[in-house]
Amino acid sequence: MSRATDAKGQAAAGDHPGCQLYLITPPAIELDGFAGILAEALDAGPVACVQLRLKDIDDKALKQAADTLRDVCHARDVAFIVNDRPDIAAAVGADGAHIGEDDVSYEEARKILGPDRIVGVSCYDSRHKAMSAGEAGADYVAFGAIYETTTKVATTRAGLDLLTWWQEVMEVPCVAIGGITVENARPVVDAGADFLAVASGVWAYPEGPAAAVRGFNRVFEEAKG
Ligand code: TZP
Ligand code: MG
Repeated sequence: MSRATDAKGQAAAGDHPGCQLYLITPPAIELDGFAGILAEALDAGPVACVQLRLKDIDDKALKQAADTLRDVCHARDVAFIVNDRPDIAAAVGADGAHIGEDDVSYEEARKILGPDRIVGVSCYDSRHKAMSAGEAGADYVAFGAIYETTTKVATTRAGLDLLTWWQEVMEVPCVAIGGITVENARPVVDAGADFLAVASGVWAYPEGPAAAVRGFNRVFEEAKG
């Protein structure tokens, strides 16, 4: 998503791009090494966006990571999104922010980022949260965890039926997250996810992150039939 709303526009025009990969950084990174690994992953095949997701980090280090990884993404025309922190996203010239229920409100995030940047909202397993976020103007809603994950203590599990329902009733794109791998991705794509948000399924892929990016894109192409 150079803009998440691109996908919305394409869907409305009947020209749906199919499911796309939304990469999430590992929970801890060594910045110099990771910048190279990310570049290789992005060069392996289409990636719609990268979310910088680092917890327990001070603002200075977060901004430094954001500056470095934003450049890696923008050099490849990949959108760059900061998790939890619309203020940092705005400060570093990111394409947007991803917020959940422990972060600032959607309205506050939109005020900080303005009308043109991406604001994505975690909606867990909640139809109500997703409808509210979509009606408020979120660029995408995220549902999860789809499968078991060790990357986060996820207290909700979202069924594939939730993705299908969303796809049928709303035009706002939906992101599926949690435990998604090349091997288990296909039913999530078929259920109607616009984006698969993936961390360990890429970074811990046995053949390496670049092979995982190729694998996910193979699944997306096969799903188009
Ligand atoms: N929210 C729900 S599950 C999850 C987040 C941030 C972790 C996703 O990481 P992985 O490694 O793809 O399961
Ligand atoms: Mg958050």
